[in-house]
Amino acid sequence: MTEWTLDRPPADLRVLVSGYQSWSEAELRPLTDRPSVPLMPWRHQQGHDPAFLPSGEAGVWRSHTLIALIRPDGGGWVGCALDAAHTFTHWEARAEGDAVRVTCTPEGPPVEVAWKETPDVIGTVERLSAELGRRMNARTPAPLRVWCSWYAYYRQVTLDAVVDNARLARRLDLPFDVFQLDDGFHADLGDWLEPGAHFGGHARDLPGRLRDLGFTPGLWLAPFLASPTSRLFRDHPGWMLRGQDGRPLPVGHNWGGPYFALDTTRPEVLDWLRNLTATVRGWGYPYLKLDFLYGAALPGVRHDPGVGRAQAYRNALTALREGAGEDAFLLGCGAPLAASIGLVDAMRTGPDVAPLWDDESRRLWLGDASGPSARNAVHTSLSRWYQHAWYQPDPDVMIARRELSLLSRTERHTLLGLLDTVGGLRASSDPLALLDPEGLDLLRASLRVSRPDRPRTLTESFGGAVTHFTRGTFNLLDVPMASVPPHGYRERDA
Ligand code: 9PG
Repeated sequence: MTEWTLDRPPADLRVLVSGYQSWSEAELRPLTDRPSVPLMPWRHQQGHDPAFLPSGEAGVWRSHTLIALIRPDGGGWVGCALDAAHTFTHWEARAEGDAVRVTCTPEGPPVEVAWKETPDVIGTVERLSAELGRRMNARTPAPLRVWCSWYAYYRQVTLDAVVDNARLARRLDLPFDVFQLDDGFHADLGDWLEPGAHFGGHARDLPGRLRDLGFTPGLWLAPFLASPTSRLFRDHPGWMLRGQDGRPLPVGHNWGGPYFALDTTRPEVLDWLRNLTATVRGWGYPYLKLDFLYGAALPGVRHDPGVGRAQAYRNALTALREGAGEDAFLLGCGAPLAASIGLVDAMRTGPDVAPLWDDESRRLWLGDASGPSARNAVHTSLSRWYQHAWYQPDPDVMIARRELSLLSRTERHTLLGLLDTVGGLRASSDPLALLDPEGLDLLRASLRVSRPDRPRTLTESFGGAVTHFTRGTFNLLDVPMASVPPHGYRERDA
């Protein structure tokens, strides 16, 4: 552990933190605020790093890989790990009387860390983040424009529905590069190669249809997961990551029950993973959304106890990359962020968008802001603006429809502002037949690729996130702020 003491009253400072994986919160908060920690223990595994949870204590902020403390003049301190391939780096800033104690603790082999006092926190965050990206050979290809089936059909997706949307996109001349099939095509979690009963076809039959329409085929997988009912689990119960009790460790609870994760320190598991991405690549999917990747990095009992969590994760992601091929486009999701640099082309940098602004009961009463909502997605992806140096950031999809959505017009435009500000992957997930002319205009605008914007200040925020950018201002609060409506985004006058 390394430690620094800042002789500054904590009440003068703000802190910029980034949670462990895609869905964990990133925030810009007064240091004396209290970070929330989910009430439900199973959310610790699915939304955070269970080995380094948010503190839940006023004045104690934890961050992964990078942290910044900001003075009222915009200067301050920035800490950043300069490697994340073998080690998770845990930062903590703790208010102690009239001072602040900052600690940095590596989990894994020792790692080089930068710690700088600076007159310009924004610039220093960007420089150090770019340095980490360079050292890990970040892949930052040109942004792609993707239609994704999830937020249109969820698990009820069918092969015909995807083809119908692709046909309509062609007819409307919508500039998508990729059509990506999400969760819902497979027999069970882990049994990716067998079709699900309601999908109305086989995932291997889709690429030809999409190619004929001029789109690149994309497929979702959660390659590290196995449900207790799957053939994968039945055939290989010994492949699962285990708890201290020796039993397969439950690693999440959506899809109606607990599921397990693969122990990626087993060579035969790495072979299976390599084979999986090679097989779907062979079906004609060069674009893969690889989801729930945190599963390979959880604390647990592994076959080879000599391999740490970060390394077990990295080896597993490397196997997926080898199977898919150097030229495949890999989007990570639900993934440890910095540990994925150099292996993925794009990365989800926030929780899921949903066709509603806020899930207040879950966020406020259960202390969990890692769940799906437009507000959570905007809040976190904006506060990770600097991660475009690590991969192409994916702040999740635009929702342009009015039907099957509770978003207001203002909120839909805020999602557009998010995509424009982050400047990464463009994704959309509306059943295209639902869009009226205004919806189509909004969708087209959301597919316009932009350069990432930069914050214009970190000393002010409308809602606990980075909200003030050079091109515009977000207001995540429920009341108007300056001239920005609640939940709104307003471009700045030129
Ligand atoms: C498919 C979806 C979509 C989506 C992903 C991911 O914490 N949770 O319970 C939780 C469930 C689903 C989820 C994220 C978190 O969504 O982000 O885009 O692919 O899986 O199931």
